[in-house]
Amino acid sequence: MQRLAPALREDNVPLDLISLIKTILAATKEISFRVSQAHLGGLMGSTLDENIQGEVQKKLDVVANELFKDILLESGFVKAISSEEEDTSVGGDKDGKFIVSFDPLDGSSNIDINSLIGTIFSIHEAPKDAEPSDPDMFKQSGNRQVCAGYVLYGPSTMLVMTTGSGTHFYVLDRTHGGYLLVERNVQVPQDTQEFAINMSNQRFWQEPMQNYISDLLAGDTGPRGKNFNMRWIAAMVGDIHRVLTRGGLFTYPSDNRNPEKPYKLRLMYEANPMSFLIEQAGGLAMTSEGRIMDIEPSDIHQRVEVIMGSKNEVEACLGYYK
Ligand code: AFP
Repeated sequence: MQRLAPALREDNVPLDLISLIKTILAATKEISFRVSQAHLGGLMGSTLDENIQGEVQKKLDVVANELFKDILLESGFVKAISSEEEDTSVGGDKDGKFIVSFDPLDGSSNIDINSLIGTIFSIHEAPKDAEPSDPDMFKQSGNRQVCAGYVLYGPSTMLVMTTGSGTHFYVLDRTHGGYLLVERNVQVPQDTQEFAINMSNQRFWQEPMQNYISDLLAGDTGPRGKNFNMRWIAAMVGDIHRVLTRGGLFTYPSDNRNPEKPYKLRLMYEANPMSFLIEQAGGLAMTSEGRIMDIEPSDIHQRVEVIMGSKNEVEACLGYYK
């Protein structure tokens, strides 16, 4: 099995980006260890603080965020970082060539039940003349990502990453301490009979999503003429990993629970990196109005509607919005 750096060189990834990726992965190895020891180290449960999104932070969220932030800012490779857990971006090295957006621990509600969680990251080039303290440099569309990935802290610690030459799976080999390539150019099957949505929000969805899901639930006697299975892990890393592995449709649609907050998922830390991975694997990543990666961000903590996964099923879902 191939090690990470030679696999990246084969894809012609520039050396400075490889160095940054190795730095990110050093942080994930430490987070993976802390996650496995969380109960023993007194890191279960919540802090008394809320993040900028108004969500209570778990102790492990805070630890993972500090670890990730410190390692990146000390590396010299990044001009600034932006995290789901930080109020605004944090400046790094003025000569840093890259900026990194990340969700240090996605799926926080799974921490205390020892279920799937992961780290999501997205890398853009830093504008040359921007000041490290300027959060506006993060307002770049997903199309301009040079790398995106996630690390899933599951039964094995897995890295799923793209630099624009396909989506590849790696596994952390604890015997030598590095990530090994286990599957190159993963492909999302174009058709599927599986979907992922938080059904408890059904009464808040818009009519097109109500109609689409109700047709899926009608199974082989309904208009779709086939039965569908449903899965919901409550961690986008887990749900998207299943979609990349065996296909499926994943959606967090807009809803009217709180008119000021029609969307749940974050563009920079969740939707854009996952869209890059899904599209590089032959899937589609959309809102009901267009491609997620075409969105020009107006705010680093912006939220967005998400409909992604198997190409033909995403198109079937979007058909209900026409
Ligand atoms: P955190 O980033 O706060 O852990 O939230 C996880 C998440 O944004 C995403 O990973 C899940 O798909 C979604 O929330 C789960 O939402 P529900 O709470 O509606 O199940």
